[in-house]
Amino acid sequence: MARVVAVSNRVADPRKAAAGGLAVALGETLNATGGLWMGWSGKIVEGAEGGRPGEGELKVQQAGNVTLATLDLSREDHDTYYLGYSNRVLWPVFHYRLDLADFNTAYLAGYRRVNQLFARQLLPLLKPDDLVWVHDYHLIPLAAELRALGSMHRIGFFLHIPLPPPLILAALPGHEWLIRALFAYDVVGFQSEADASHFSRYVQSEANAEVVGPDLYRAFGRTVLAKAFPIGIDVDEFAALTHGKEARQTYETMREQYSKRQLLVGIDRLDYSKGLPHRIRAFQELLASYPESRRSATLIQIASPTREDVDAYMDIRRELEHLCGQINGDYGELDWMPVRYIHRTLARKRLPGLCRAARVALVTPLRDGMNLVAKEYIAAQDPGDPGVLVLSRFAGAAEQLREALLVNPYDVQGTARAIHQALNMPLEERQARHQALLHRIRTHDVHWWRRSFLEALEHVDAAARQRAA
Ligand code: GDG
Repeated sequence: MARVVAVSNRVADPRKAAAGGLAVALGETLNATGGLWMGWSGKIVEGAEGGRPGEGELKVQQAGNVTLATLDLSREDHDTYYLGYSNRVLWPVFHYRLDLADFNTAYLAGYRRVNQLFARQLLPLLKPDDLVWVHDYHLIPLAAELRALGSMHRIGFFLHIPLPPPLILAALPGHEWLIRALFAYDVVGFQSEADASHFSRYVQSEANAEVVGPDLYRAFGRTVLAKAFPIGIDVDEFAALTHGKEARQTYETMREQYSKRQLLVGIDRLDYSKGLPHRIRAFQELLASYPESRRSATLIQIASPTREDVDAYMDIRRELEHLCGQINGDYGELDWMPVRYIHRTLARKRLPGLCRAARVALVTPLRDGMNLVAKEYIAAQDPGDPGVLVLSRFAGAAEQLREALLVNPYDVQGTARAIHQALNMPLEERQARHQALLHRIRTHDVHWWRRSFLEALEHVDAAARQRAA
């Protein structure tokens, strides 16, 4: 295979144990092809007084066979490109939250500037046959900027978050420019069929795109293959982690502490898309409507801190803390607290132990591109005595994980009923559902995802030739 060049907002050293499954999976391909991974270093450099803040220098390091190229950002670029356009505009709009979007024009200027900076720094590092794989909403215009500098490379883009329906997208000032920028790619990947169909409807109605083949759209003088490539996890890696020392310790401690109780778990970044207040209300409803769950059902909610510089994240934190305090105050006993809320990041090696010890996982986002926690929970279970996944129908994962208990997180009573059903599900049913779910996450794991995306990108030229014939 040709050399793979990955570009994403942040890069991770694939050799480090803390790196998630995605970094490991990308790292394997990058390692095998002697590839390059480029992104922001995570560092902010303060600019010279008076003038425009200086651009960070490209720092190139070797991590095994992989070259990591990172650049620092100026304060202004970071605040407009990252905090501003990426996380105060694209993240809320793409998660259907127009009410939380802040359409400040300075943000868009910073977003374009950083994408231009990435393109200028990346182009000299590229070889003609490279496959360039760009990740996520921070870098949508990168291919257009590379093309403007003369790049003829095969460039693919994967959107990790949802793409909203055309009318929501159309509320974004400059949406035409943004979607046009997607046509600079050869392949555009989405998490779900729903996202791909939103793209299809949008480009046909707003950009007069022509459908010229299966999943092939032509507009602005270019043809793009746009379809769903649902991301998976490295099931074996996560299962192996489950049997590691830290995970076993966590599992045993939890089992011991909760031997007479029913443990439920939620593991999320503290993000408003994850539906945490709705989830806590559903749990409160469970305690109110099913008295037998009092003194028994205990929810451990890990809410790892994220993007705390953005106001909406402070608001959701306050709301969540208030709700957890209220429910513990109303229902708690000297020897039992219904909710254990932890606003910290748990060590990755401990996560599978917590997942395995929990009888039920609550994965109830209001909207989510995929949601990997749902898949990690399944991978960590004991097939002989597995737990039950309660999953929002609005997570991309719900298109695949049909044997989970699917819920509408806005329906607090309905979700409470599903939690009750999960807590009381007979062993045979739990086993049958788990077996089916495990099969699904194995068939469409992260290696399948990476292979299918890169194969599609590698063969775009052949596809173009076929179309011409
Ligand atoms: C975006 C899209 C899409 C969570 N808490 C802790 C922790 N985590 C890990 C989980 C999982 C990852 O973070 C979260 O992945 P998700 O998929 O659930 O969500 P996002 O971060 O929003 O990711 C999403 C994903 O991209 C991939 O394409 O699925 O839809 O929004 O791996 O285990 N890890 C550790 N401590 C924690 O406290 N170590």
